[in-house]
Amino acid sequence: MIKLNLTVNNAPKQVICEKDDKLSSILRESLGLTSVKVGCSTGQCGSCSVIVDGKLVRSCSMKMSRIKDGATILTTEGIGTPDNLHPIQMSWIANGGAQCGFCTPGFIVSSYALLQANPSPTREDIRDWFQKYRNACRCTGYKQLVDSVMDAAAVMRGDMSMDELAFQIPEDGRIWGTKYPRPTAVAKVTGTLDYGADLGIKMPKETLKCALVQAEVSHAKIISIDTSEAEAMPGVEKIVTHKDVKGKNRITGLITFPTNKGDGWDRPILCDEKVFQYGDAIAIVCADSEKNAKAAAAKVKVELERLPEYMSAPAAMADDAIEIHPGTPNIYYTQKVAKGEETAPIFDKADVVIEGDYFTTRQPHMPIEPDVGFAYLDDEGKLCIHSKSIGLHLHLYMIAPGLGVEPENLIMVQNPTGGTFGYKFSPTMEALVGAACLATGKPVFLCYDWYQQQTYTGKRSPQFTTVRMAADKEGKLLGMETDWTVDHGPYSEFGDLLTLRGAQFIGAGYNIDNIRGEGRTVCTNHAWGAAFRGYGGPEAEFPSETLMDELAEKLGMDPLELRYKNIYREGSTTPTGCDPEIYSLPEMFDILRPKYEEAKKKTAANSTDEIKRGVGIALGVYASGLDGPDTAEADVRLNEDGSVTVLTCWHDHGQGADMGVLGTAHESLRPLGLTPDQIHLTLNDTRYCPNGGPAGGSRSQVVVGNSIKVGCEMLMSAMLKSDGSYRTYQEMVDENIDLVQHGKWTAPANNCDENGQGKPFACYMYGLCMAEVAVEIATGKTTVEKITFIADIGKVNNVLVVDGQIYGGVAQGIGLALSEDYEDIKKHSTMKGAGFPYIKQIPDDIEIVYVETPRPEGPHGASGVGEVPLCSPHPAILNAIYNACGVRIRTLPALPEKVLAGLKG
Ligand code: MCN
Ligand code: FES
Ligand code: FES
Repeated sequence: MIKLNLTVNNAPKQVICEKDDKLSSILRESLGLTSVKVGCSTGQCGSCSVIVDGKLVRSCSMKMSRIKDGATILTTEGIGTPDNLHPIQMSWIANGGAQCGFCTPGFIVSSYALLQANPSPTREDIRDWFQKYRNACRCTGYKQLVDSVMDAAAVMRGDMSMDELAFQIPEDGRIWGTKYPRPTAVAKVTGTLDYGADLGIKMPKETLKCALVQAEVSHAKIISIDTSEAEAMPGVEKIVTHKDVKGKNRITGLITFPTNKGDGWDRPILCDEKVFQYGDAIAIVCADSEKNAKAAAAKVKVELERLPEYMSAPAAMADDAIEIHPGTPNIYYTQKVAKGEETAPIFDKADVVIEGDYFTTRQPHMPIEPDVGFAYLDDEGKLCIHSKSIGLHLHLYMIAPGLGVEPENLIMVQNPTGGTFGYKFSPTMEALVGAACLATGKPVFLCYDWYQQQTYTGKRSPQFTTVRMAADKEGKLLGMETDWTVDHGPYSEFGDLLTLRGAQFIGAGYNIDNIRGEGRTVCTNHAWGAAFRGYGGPEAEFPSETLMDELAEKLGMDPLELRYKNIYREGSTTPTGCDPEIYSLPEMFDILRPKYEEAKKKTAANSTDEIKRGVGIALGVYASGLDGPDTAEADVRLNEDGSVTVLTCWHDHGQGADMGVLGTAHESLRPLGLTPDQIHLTLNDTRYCPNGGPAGGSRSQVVVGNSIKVGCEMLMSAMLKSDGSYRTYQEMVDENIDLVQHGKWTAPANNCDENGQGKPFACYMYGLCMAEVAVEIATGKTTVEKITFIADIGKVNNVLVVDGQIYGGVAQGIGLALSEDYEDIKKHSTMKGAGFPYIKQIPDDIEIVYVETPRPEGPHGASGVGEVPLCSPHPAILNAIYNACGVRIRTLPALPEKVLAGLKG
């Protein structure tokens, strides 16, 4: 033990600890400074940044032995507080710098250190600093963070006042379509928002800490599990195995389609007969400390009989492959697409036919916050599970039968969440903490480390796609043939629906009268397929958007003009044979055309023998909603003080559910003349909130937003008096009128038939992307120098939010194009190893242009935004690489060695 006297945030503190303790743990657990977030815990993300004796350090990588007695430490808590914000914090709020907010305290401390060293940094100085100190953000694409530092510096120098920086509500009181800061922003920038791991520290003393015993092979039969030695380890309360799980011990995949050959009950909570993938949970050790739990977990002995590991779809499809889930074929779902006439005769007669094979990777989500959650029994004996779930009601029904709990005895709550990007569309550890809590009768807490986050949560399902297109001499598309194979890992959940996306979105954006194709879902032993932002869109549109460029070249046409000829216009239909909702693509292309011509000239002029520059474009189309009659519900309540509370589940990955609800409700309630702070939000707790549905498919603004609008309108009509004024709370009570109105909205849409035809969605999002790249000829390294993004997402609710969604989505598109992967379980298990894009990989020059075509079915004209920015950047970048140096990459990511091989070949 050592004793240190420190000055922490200007206050004297005495610390007694082990030499080997990490500074991050001492700050968080001993001193309660939970603004210090732990993401990677290996020095790669900067979320734990603090200043020690004037130097910026990553506290997860600093042992207490390196802290001198008398040292001075500064964390975000010491920089500013909610009622005394520092200019950096105010600037982060005003510029929309905090999305999920998990990286925010680390960035704020880092910016503070930068501005101490350099009060007038340039944008490039700021980018160099964040790169050097490895401040990583997965949400924002970094641009608004650089804006934040620039503005903060101006305030700190006295060039701008705090008032000029802070958002001012316009005179008409309207916040819809403005840069009103999201309600959680103050808590995020001051580090006072408690995420799952922070709440874990604050749990009751008797809370047991959990550690998982996980598989280190990808496919095996379990012969035996011996917990005897582990049980005798210090501090161990119980080791939970499948034998302790009272229900079916399965998480149901809620099979969507009857033609699915599986039954959906394929994912064990705790493995019983088999291991299906690396990382599968075999047992949970519950102990008095995390350290003791982990030590005991290492002593659990699992005897296995290895089975062949099918790590890709072709391997699992081979004739001699055994069934991974005995009784269900490895190819368990097929989806056809058949629109218009048979394509074979059309292809026979067409002037031009072109074909390409493409592969999209097992992209890892890489939130900075690792998965975390806890469970306890409340005073009524109900099992309460708090996690990062972005589909509380959905997950409740997916895990209740496996746990053996009646749904009415299960409460699910979403903790403030440090990003999910879709992996939390699947339950992850909810059933594990649920099982541990039921088996011990005590509160339990489980926090993954980043390695577990990477190795034991779902990933984007890799997709092999072949596309053929037929066109006439003038470039009019006559037909398309498609074939796609989805490697969905071992668990079937949402795999059939994902496969349907191939039918819906390959070739989306273009009027193609005749389409034939087939896709299939394949069970493998690699990471299970979870929804990832774009869910099938990036997989579907990478092939068709690359092939459009290849077709343009074959026809001798410009890629933009070929697209322009074929995009949706009045009378066009989507690949599912329905109208595309709006017809603004020509307007979007007209906006891009002069910028594109300029970019072509610029890149050609700036190319050298050493560095070739090029420009590429791609179109992205995605839907806002789940298939068919997607529904959401929201309660709107009038309070005694005349304020209103909205209750619903609009789950927050970090995208800005709080702002979505507030903006939508405020606009809907305009006749009441409420200020934004008179609208309260009660969100994401199944005990109180109606079912808004999961925050997937960029659906919440449209579907949950509409239910909020309906609820607000119902409340206003209940309050309305015959003279046109509104009843007060007291008048409502006196007249016995319901104070709570239940809003519900269902999308006017229907499910696709077996040929992939129908009108599955009410609203769509459109995103036209142009990438300008530089390729280093000696190394094959690609740098994206500029992105231009023309978006039609309908009317904008909040400008800061949608800008942030687009910058962040584009950044993930750049990662998908150039670096991100989770194929090699060892190499890709760290942020750096998996190709996480740091600031210098993302251009500062990202231009967004909005075409705000009001959506007939969207609340106040809004469509969604979340996923469309990740549908087109990757093909635009690969098209730009080809334009720059003539290397055509059809297998993501375009790593330098692949481009170099192309250059040499
Ligand atoms: N919005 C708006 N105006 C519009 C459309 C949307 O201001 N015309 C706002 C909404 O109010 C909301 C946000 O933009 O705050 C996204 O809205 P929407 O597209 O409806 O998507 P959801 O709210 O359903 O969010 C989910 C979506 C998906 S599916 C993934 S995956 C995703 C994403 O959003 N994961 C994210 N964005 C993310 N952003 C962050 N920071 N972290 C994630 O994990
Ligand atoms: Fe410390 Fe990532 S650098 S948690
Ligand atoms: Fe940076 Fe979410 S806001 S990681």
